[in-house]
Amino acid sequence: MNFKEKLKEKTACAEQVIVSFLPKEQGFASHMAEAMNYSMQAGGKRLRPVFMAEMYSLLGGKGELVCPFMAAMEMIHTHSLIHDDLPALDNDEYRRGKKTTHVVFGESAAILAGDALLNYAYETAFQAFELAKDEKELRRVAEALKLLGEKTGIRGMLGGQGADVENDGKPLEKDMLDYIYENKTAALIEASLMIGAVLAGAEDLDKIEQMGSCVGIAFQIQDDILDVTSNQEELGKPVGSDDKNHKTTYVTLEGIEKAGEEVKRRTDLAVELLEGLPGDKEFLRELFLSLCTRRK
Ligand code: GRG
Repeated sequence: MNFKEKLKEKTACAEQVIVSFLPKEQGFASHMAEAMNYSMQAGGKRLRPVFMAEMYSLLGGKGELVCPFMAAMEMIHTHSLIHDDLPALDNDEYRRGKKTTHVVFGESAAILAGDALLNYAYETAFQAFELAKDEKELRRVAEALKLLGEKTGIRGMLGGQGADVENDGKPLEKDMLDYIYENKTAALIEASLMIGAVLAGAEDLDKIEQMGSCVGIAFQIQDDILDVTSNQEELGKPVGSDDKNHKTTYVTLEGIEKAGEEVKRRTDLAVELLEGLPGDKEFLRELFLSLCTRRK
């Protein structure tokens, strides 16, 4: 199987796991539950659950212990997208090629669906305790829960988003931009790799955290590059001649060429860190490399 076929198969596997944990009961809050399921099934890349499952099996993890965490991670990611698209934040009409949750269900249902997904993520992750076979696995689940809370909260994704919103419209220094990228974007990728590793029994997570940081920041810089190139290609303008909403990004700060070099540098570093792990790393290596050359 080539890389594309493997990616398709592993994404379909992650999709199946995610769908199996979605809330089924609708009760009297059926509109909110429908909004939760709509956004969860609107067709994302499922990158974070794929990273998690891959690291889990690479380090010898077997069985279903990782599954509730794969679903929980995608729920937290989707919560962040629903809320980020709201009129009070980015006010986006489309996401994953479909109308955003607040456009389809209304703003109040979208706020509630985002909150409910964040909460349901933890309910889901807690189910891993029931799958743990022994004391050792119970401890791993507890450790994974701690990571999930830290990396998605104020010392992770939400911290990055807070800093981003507080500095909106201001020209940013490189330090601040690094902080925002590290937390808003990279923290969930770090958490995905680290949780996969912890559940498989890894104890030293420093290198895996660094790997996630490199991949996450490279992913965000590539996103900045694509914002500029796709917007301006569409408008027929020369690439690099416009800044989206005058927002500071790696591209506006360093220029498009340097931004491209930084994506490559960080991806190469992630691959180098990956080579230090045991097992067959070909798929993860190719996934890292494909993210740095992605066109959408
Ligand atoms: C909690 C409101 C709130 C926000 C948290 C993560 C985040 C901060 C906001 C989401 C918007 C955004 C631009 C995040 C940066 C990371 C990023 C490029 C996310 C998109 O991830 P993909 O490409 O999305 O994996 P899919 O749709 O494929 O799942």
